Amino acid sequence: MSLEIKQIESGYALAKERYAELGVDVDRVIGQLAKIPISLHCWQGDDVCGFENTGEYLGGGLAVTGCYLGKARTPDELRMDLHQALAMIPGAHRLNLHSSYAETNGKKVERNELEPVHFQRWIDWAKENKMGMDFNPTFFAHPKADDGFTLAHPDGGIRQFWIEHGIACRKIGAAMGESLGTPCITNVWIPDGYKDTPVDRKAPRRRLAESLDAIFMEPLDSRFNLDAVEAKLFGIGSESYVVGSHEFYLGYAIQHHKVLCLDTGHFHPTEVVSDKITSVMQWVGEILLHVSRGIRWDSDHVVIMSDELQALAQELVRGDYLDRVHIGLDYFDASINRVAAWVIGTRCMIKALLIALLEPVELLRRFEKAGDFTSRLAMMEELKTLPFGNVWDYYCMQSDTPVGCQWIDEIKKYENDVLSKR
Ligand code: RNT
Ligand code: ZN
Repeated sequence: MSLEIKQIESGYALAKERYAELGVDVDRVIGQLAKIPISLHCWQGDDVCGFENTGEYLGGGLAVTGCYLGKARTPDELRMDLHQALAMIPGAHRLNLHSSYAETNGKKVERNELEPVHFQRWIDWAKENKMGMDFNPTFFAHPKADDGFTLAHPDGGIRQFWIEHGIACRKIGAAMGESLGTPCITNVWIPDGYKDTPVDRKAPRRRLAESLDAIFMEPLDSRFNLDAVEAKLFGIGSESYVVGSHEFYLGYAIQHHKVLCLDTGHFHPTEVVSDKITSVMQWVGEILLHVSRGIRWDSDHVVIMSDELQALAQELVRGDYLDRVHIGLDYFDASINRVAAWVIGTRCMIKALLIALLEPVELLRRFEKAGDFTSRLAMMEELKTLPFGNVWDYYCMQSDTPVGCQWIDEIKKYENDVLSKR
C-alpha cells in the first residue's frame, strides 16, 4: 500500500469518528452521494458553438468570452474532451446536449426537421459510458431568431417554425430516454425579449403560452421524456423585458405539471435560488437546476464552492428533495482550459452535496426548535471546519478518480498532448 493511500485512509477514519460524534454515518453518506448524477452541459466544451456551422454567430443574448486554446471543433473532439473530464469526476453522471450538436453527415437539416437519428452517435456514446442524457431545443444562433424573438414572435410563420422545433426535440428527448433507460429532461429556454421598454408586455406572453401549449400538446411517456421550462430575468440585448420571466414559467409549470428549471444565474444578484427551493417545491413536482455562477451582469461563470452553492446543496438535502431535483450545470468560460472548467464546476457541485449530506441536520433542527439560536449559529460555524476534505479525498480515491489537485496535472498533460495540437 503506498503512503498516499494509507494517508487518505487514515484521514477518512479520523473524519468518520468526528462525524460519528455528531450522529452522522459517513459511509452511508458516501453511498448516497454516489447516487446523485450531475448533468454535464456539452456546451462548455466548444463555447456554445454546436456543429451546424453557423460560424461565430451565437445571439440570444448569450456571450462567451476568451480564446483559450483547444476548443472542440467536431463531435468526436467534444466527446473526447468530455471523456477526459469525466475521468476526473467521481460518480456516474449525465450528458446534457443541445439540438445544435446534431450530427447530420454534412447534410443541412433544418431545426424543425431534426430526428433522433441525428443524435444516434451521442446516444451510443452515452450508452457506452453508462450515462443518461438530457436535451435542449436550440432557440438561438439561427436566422429565424435574429430579432431576438422565437416562440413569442409576432409573426405566426416564425412561431410555427419554432413550435415545430420544440415538438421535434421532445421526440428526440423521448428517444434518448427510451434507449438509455432513464428519462431525458428536455428543457425549453428561449431568448425572447426587448432591449428597451415595451408598450405591450402582455401579448408576447400570451403568444408564448400558446406556443408552449402547442409544443407540449402530445403527451409523451414520462419514463422517457420530461418537459422543463427555464426562466430568465434579463439577457444581453433583452435588458428591459424578457417574455419568459420567473412568474410566467412558475405559473406555467404549476398549471401544466412541467419541470421548472431554475438557473442560478437568472435572477437579480441579490436573489438566491437556495431560498426559492422550499417555496417552489410546495407547488411543482420536480425541478431542474442549471447551476451556474452569476457575476454582475453575466449569468454563466464557472461554478465554484461559494456560500450560495453550499446553501443550495443544503436546501436540497435538508428538504429531502433529492429524488425530485435534477441537477445540471450551465456555464461557459473560454478563458481557461475548457475541460478543466467542466471538472472544476462538477467537482464543486459534488463537494457541496457531500458537505450538505454530512450535516448533522437533526441536531441543528433541535436547537432551532428549542429557540436556541445561539447554539444553532455556533454549531453551523463549527461545522465549517470539520474534516469533510478527508471524506472527499477518500470518495475520489474509491471512485478511481484523482485525489486533490492531482487532476490538474492530468488536464495539463491532456492540454499538451491533445488540445494544443488543435
Ligand atoms: C440561457 C440559459 C440556457 C443556456 C443554454 C445554452 O440564459 O441559461 O440554459 O445557457 O441553453
Ligand atoms: Zn440555463
